[in-house]
Formats: sequence, C-alpha cells, structure tokens
Amino acid sequence: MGDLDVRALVAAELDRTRRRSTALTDAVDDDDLVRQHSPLMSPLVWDLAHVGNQEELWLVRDVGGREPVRQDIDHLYDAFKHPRKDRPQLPLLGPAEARAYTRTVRDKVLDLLDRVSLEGRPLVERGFAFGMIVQHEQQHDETMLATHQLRVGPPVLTAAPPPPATAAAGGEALIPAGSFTMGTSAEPWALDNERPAHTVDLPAYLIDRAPVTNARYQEFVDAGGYDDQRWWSADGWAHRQRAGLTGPMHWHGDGTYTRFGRRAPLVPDEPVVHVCWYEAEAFAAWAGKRLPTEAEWEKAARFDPATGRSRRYPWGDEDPEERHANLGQRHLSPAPAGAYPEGASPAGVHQLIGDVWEWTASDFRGYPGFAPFPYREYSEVFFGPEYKVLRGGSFGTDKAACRGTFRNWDYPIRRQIFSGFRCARTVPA
Ligand code: AVJ
Ligand code: FE
Repeated sequence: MGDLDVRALVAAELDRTRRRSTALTDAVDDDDLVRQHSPLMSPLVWDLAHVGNQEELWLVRDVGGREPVRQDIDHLYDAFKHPRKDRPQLPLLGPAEARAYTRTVRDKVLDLLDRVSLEGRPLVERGFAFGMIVQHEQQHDETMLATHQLRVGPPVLTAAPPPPATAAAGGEALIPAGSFTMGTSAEPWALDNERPAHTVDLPAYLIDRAPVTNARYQEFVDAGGYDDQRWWSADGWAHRQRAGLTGPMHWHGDGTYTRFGRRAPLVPDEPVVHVCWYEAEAFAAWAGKRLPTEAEWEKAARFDPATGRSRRYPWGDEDPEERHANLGQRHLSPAPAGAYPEGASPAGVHQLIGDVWEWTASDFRGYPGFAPFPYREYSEVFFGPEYKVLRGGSFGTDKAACRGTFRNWDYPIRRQIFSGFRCARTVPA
C-alpha cells in the first residue's frame, strides 16, 4: 500500500471510529454519561475523554511532536492510576468539555496526518500508531457498549436483528495433527501481543463447529450443573459459591433475559453470552469436553490445509464483509449458529469471528520472541496466569480490532463482556 493510500485509510478509519464513539455517547443524556452504571465500568464520559487523551499522547505529542493540548488532565485518564470503581469521584471533564477536547485533539491529528513522515520510525511505519489508536478507540467503544448493557432504564440503542441460520453448524470438526503458523509478523496494525509469527505443532483435535448455544447451555442449567461440584474446578466452585451464580448474567431464570434494556425469551440457537471462564470450564466438563487452547482456536481459524499456510481470517485473507461475520455492532446480539456459512473455515468451523468472544483454556502470555511495542502497559504487564485469553471478537467488536491473530484477555470471573465459548476435545487414541 502506498503512502497516500495509508493516509487515506487512516483518515477514513479515524472518522468511522469516531462516529461510533459519538453515537454511543450521544444516545444517553448528560446525567447518564457521568453516572457509573456498574463498579466494573467507567462512566461513559471517562471512556470518551480517555480515547482523546490516548490520541493526544501518541499522535499529537509523540508522532507529531506538537505541544500538549491538556497535559494537566493526563493523570485523570491514565487507566493505571485510578481503578474503574474510583473514576466517578475524579474531577473529570464534563460531557461538553470531553466532546470539545476529543474534537480539538482530532483536528490536530488530521492536520499532522497530512504532514508527518511515515518513514524512519517503527512507530509510524505503515501507519501503525494511527492504527493502534483506531483499535484503542474501537476497543473502548465495545467497552462502552458493554456499559450500555449494564445500564438500567428504557432502551436507547437500536439495530437490525441478526440474520437467520442458513446452514447446519452442529457437531465437531476434526483438525488433523501437524504444525501451523501462529501469530503474525506481517499484519501492519497487529499489536505487540500478536507478534511474532511462530510455528506451533499440535496433535489432532476436535472442535465444535459453532459456539455453545443458549439451548445447549440451558440443558446444563436444567441438569443441575450449577449445583454439582463435579463439573467445576476448585477456583471455579469457590467463585460460583461466593458470587451465587445460577446462570449466565442477564438471564432471569424463567427462559427470559434482558439485552440493552429489552426483556425477551432466550433465542435457543443463539450463542450463549455473558458467561465467565469458570462457567465455560464447568459446562465443557459436563459435556465431556474441554475448552480449546488458544493455539487450537487459532489453527481452526487460520490454517488452510490446501496450502499449509495460515490465513488472516477463517474465510481467507480478505477483510471482513457483512456476509462473513457478525461484527461492528450492526446487530445488537449474536446471530444464530449457522448464520454465516460464508465465514466458515476450510474445515467447516463456523462463526469463529464475530458473535461472541470465545474463552480459551490459555493464560495470557507473550509468544516466543515477544517484544513490548510501543509500551509495556499495552500487553506485557498483564502476562501471567491471572488472565485468560478470549478470541474471535463479538457482535460489538469492530473489524479494525478483530482478526485471526487478535488476542483479548480478562479475569476468569468476568462476564460483563460479550463472552461465550465453544468446546474442543482431544481425539481418542
Ligand atoms: C484488550 C480489551 C483487555 O480494555 O483493558 C484499552 C484494551 N487497552 N485500553 C482493555 C485496552 C488499553 C484492553 N483489552
Ligand atoms: Fe484504554
């Protein structure tokens, strides 16, 4: 891609992303913007100014070498300085100030985008820093969407319903033993934790052709799965007891659930969402299976047996289109299993991308040869056993922040995110 094409792409992506942030924050009144809807989440007005502040730090000051816009507020929007639960008490910018601030920063960025050299510094090569900021804002947009899900009151978001199932996506796919390339060294906007590309050898395994559905998860609930310690790990059982879990978050226990302020009967063939890692682990044990490792998930999503090559997405190397996957908040729910046959992998595994984030068995760690870039706080400080990896993106994930190599992570108790899962098993010898 030529230099001018990179600049045009960056401008378009920045604009598309800001439209989403604006829609998510304009959907509610000022009271709602400054309120904390859950101790797990920031007030929406914090997310808004935080994306502007990160854009200022990386693009205005670092890439552009320009004077700070508001150095005095850096500490308020440093995610490491104040936990989410404390953020409402901070002297934050109000809604009008936050909007004006993000606008001022953006105007400076568009100005410098026309002038700055994209050569000579790894930070700007192929537009990386701009792509990082686009992905950062999109990730916060998904977080803001999760805040909307926790908000009480009349619904404010609307979208078309997801497409119906048009293919059968039941059962399991066999992925034969062999090595594949995991991670990437080629994707221009891949984040540090996706790098570098490296070879991983896996024994044969079976993986579900679709995420676990509400109907299937309901069977686990109905079978007394939440009261049977056999299916839970020690940590999982302790959490189930302490938190009083009886079913996925937002389920009411009578076959209905609430999504973005609307209560409705559960849709049986939709992927289950808002389950924590411990619930996924227990379901898998009950089903006689286990969660896939991160490598198993990625091989199912990227390995092309015809060429032996790893591709960018299950369907190939083309960027996601509407026909491939349920991404980008086009719909306000996951789509039923079998709704995206054109997004299936060569082995016939469906909906790896979009719909629900999928918990994997794996801890979040750096790949062999990992190097923090451009800052340790993006990924490296989270490496270790306390975070579990999720893959594939949800209906609320934008395509800019989703690909076959993209890694998300969270604590195993978290379920306010759009998290579901599929199961795997080792092929019996
Ligand atoms: C990758 C989604 C876990 O939200 O904490 C946002 C992304 N990093 N700002 C998060 C992120 C810095 C991150 N996750
Ligand atoms: Fe952030």
